[in-house]
Amino acid sequence: MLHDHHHGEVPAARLIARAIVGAALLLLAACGAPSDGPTGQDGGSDGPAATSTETASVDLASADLWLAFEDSEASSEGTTEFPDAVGGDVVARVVSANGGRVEIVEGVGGTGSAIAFPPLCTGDAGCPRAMVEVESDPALEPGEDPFAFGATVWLAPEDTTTGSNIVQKGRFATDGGLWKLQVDDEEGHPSCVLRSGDTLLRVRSEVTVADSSWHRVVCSRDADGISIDVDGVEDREDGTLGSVDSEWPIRVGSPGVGDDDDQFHGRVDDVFLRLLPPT
Ligand SMILES: [Ca+2]
Repeated sequence: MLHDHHHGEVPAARLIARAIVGAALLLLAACGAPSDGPTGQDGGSDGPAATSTETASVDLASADLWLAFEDSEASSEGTTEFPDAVGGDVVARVVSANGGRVEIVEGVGGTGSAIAFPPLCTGDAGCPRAMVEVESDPALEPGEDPFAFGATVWLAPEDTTTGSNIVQKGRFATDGGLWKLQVDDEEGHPSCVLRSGDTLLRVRSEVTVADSSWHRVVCSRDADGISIDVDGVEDREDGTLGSVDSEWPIRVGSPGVGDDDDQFHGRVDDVFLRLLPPT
């Protein structure tokens, strides 16, 4: 140190040199990291929305069904079709009534695309109706095993109803049981419902999704009951359910396109189903 004090320019020059090298390393790190990551050019953006998009993509690549709504095409019948993003054979088709449409909108975090269902309509009959339907497939039946399903959802506070179905398989009293995710109160709290035979379990989240922002909602069934997870906040209901295995299609956005069906009036992305190993 004494030596440095005798040559005053030397430590100053060293400090500047270190500062330049340090800054250059920081710049290299900042530029290099995103292009090395799986998200490519999107990796440099920040904020919770970008993080959840990345998380969803990583998680859902191993799901049994994943509707990402990034690609669509017109079928020979003129309806819109969406492929399974994990490469399965199933195709999701738009079914509509009364001029209802499924519109392509901006996806989570402003990247990619999602779908929007018809706006709120309070008439008793003739309201625009639309849903996206995946035909029943034995490969997508949980039976007695644990499974999870869900979606990323966006809902405006003024578009809630006492019955808005986001994704489901089976209906109220149909054979083979039922699983569904819905928003069934005007405050926008989502709930998961599972039924096997006559036994029904329901769990509602304490978190609302009706605030015009995206929320990731996951319903799970395990050996001890069912749970709903909204952005990482979990609520549970204990109980024992038997087999859930029906020939009904998976329907997104509404359980049907009739006047009394519970049409959802928000946006949906990343619908998924994941079968889990027996416990
Ligand atoms: Ca998407």
